[in-house]
Amino acid sequence: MTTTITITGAGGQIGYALLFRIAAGDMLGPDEHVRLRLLEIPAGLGAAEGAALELQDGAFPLLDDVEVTDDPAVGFAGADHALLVGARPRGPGMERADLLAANGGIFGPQGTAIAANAAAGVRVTVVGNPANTNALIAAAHADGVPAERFSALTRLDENRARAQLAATLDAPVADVRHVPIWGNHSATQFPDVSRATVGGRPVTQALAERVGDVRAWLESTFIPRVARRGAEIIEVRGSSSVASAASATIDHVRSWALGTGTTDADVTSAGVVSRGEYGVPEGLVSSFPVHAVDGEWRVVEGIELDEWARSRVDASVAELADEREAVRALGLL
Ligand code: NAX
Repeated sequence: MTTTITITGAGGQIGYALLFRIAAGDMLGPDEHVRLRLLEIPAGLGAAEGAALELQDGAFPLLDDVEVTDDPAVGFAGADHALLVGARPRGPGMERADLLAANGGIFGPQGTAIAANAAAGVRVTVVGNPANTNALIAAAHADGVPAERFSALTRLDENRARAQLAATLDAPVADVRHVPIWGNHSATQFPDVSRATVGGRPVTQALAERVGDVRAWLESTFIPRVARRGAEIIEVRGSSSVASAASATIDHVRSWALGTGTTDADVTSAGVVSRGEYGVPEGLVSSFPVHAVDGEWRVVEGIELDEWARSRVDASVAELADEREAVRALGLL
């Protein structure tokens, strides 16, 4: 069988880092053939066409076909997975409302085009920022596609959080489990270590031995480091996160398509449409602790949030609610 994957913004930086890993089978596994549809705007077509030539030269055994287009109807035709990477970045002097309006103009029509052209079981992963609200807008315009088929990438934040804990605790990153991100993919996000484990032991216990006052360390060091990591990468590298974002996108789709386990150690993060879990207003696309089972994200229920965690989650969710109000005011929902 061949899975059809549409990548928007395929001529951009993240697109370039994503395409070759998908073609190599990193996303859907070594037995799944893939057909790639690279959707760009006219200005990005040359870069996408160049990437398509290089994909051909990669002679990937799993890659059946590559098509480059600037027509959303062609780009989303038969898509089983749509990775919405292309977005309008914030330019100089742009207010938040301008950014939301510019992206609403992209993600609304793309939602409509997905509904009209994609495969019945399409799954949509939004990477382009502001990812949560772009997913909300796309889902709202995709008549007939269940809203739970849209999710926003917060896996990069989770990967960053796990890596920071591993470095602090001098432990292999694979041993650090259950570090979900709550809320928005933004500076208000809440990376939650309260149930995290390292080699099966509570992370909070291991941290207490290393850093002393765990809450103070979380507030002054860990959370700002994770939430500002994108800015740190820009300062050091001179350009935004690319390969790590592509890698997290691969992780996200692989979990969604192939499933996670359902134990505490398998908890991961994704921005999904709230059904009111944990008091998050219904319909907002918020990051939650999730498992993936049978191709569906499942919010992990029953987690007790202490007062501090609750206030952190509430602050990020309030930001999401504000973004929703702003896009409503712009007539984008
Ligand atoms: P680039 O500017 O390199 O590439 C974006 C590409 O999208 C360009 O080639 C552009 O022509 C194309 N594009 C623009 N509008 C389009 C449309 N309507 N249809 C199809 N293609 C369109 O940006 P890149 O570094 O690849 O980043 C892409 C997006 O990912 C940005 O919005 C960025 O903010 C976001 N990120 C999200 C992350 C996350 O964790 N959710 C982390 C990394 C990244 O910051």
